[in-house]
Amino acid sequence: MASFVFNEDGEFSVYCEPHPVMKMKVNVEEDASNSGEVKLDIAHYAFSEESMTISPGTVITWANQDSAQHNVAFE
Ligand SMILES: [Cu+2]
Repeated sequence: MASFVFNEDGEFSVYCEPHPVMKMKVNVEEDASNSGEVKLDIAHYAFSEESMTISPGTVITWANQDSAQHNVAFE
């Protein structure tokens, strides 16, 4: 499991260091409908969402469902 609090507005590119083909984009903008805590999965060598728009202050938690090790890194 990995969590990150997105406090700053902007577009963030997230990837998995051991498997750089695994990517997702996180857009942080005021008044986005997703806020609070967002839970995503990492399964079958992919993030469960390719992109996600969230409000500032949202916490995204990624839960790894694979037996392989993944991580969450920022470009
Ligand atoms: Cu990975």
